[in-house]
Amino acid sequence: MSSLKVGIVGLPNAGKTTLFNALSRCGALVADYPFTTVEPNVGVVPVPDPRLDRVADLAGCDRRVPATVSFVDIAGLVEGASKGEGLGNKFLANIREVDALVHVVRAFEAGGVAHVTGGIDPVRDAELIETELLLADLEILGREISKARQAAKSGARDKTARAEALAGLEELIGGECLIDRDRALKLQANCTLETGLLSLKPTMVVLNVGESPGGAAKHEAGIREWAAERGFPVLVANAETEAELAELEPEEAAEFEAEMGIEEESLARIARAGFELLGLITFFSIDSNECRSWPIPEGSSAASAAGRIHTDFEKGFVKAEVVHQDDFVRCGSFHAARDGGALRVEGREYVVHDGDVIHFKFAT
Ligand SMILES: Nc1nc2c(ncn2[C@@H]2O[C@H](COP(=O)(O)OP(=O)(O)O)[C@@H](O)[C@H]2O)c(=O)[nH]1
Ligand SMILES: [Mg+2]
Repeated sequence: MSSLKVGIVGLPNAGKTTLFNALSRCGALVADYPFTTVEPNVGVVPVPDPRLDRVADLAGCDRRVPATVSFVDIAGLVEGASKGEGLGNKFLANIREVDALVHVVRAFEAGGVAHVTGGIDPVRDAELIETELLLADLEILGREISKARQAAKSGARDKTARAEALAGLEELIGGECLIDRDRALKLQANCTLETGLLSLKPTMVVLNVGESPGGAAKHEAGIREWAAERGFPVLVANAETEAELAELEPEEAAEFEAEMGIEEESLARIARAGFELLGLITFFSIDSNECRSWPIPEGSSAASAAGRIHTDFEKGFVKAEVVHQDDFVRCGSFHAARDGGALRVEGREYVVHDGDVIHFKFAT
């Protein structure tokens, strides 16, 4: 995973594109990194992480390359999308490949902006989207199951097991109750589906409260409860204001943010929540003049961390010189860390920690 891929879903006029703009432009300011619009609805933005600059300063690296998140603004998800309404199934192809979903739910009142379902009701809106995702998954499962049953006619045990796992998933996803996500994820892992089911993607809810956060408070409790039942974190945001602030110079934006009580931009909060949902941690690599941050799954070994940088690094791995960024900052330099005993030499199997600064030695 070179970049964490996050899809933004929600009903029309929930503020998806506004949030996308806020995230993209804000990302362009976070670091000296060329924010790229791959397609009009895809933005690749750096993960804000002040640790990267600290480490790079101490290591004397001029080049700093932050880890990135790519956001996809997914339009066309309306009631009936799974049956071909709106952009219909076209949007589904777009979301199937993302690692996580940001579900934008509208809580802002704005007379001029039509509400597709009538009035402000975050839980009802969220359920509409959830239903579309479930229906879309059921359609995929239906197709997979008939293929799998056909294949299972041979009597091969693995084929039969797959057909059973798929049927179990269908039962869970099509059921009346909340999905038992843990069980569904376990079944999904046994099904070797080409891409994960939408309703099982790691998801966070962004409640777009608009300019008067206080005014939207009455909607907050309900959606929090809804999200908690599913294990989704909730972030409260003001998409329009953030999109406007993202146009300003950083100092000016910071001033307004302080005034408006915006403690942290959505980009940083979403990136952090995404890392948590996906069980990712960050390590920093130092190589001559370049310092980079990399996301890797928690529990990764030093060798696989090296492989994130280059496959040759993993193959030719000799050792990793590791210092935690806290110790690095405390000691002030790699040399001082070595002299002070904070620098460790680790082998392939070392389990990388969040915030480790690593210099890999490898043989070509
Ligand atoms: N007042 C207010 N309007 C917003 C906010 N977020 C989005 N809008 C407006 O709502 C309309 C729809 O937003 P958009 O981002 O295009 O929604 P999308 O259909 O989900 O992509 C636009 O006119 C936005 O300016 C907000 O936080 N407050
Ligand atoms: Mg839009």
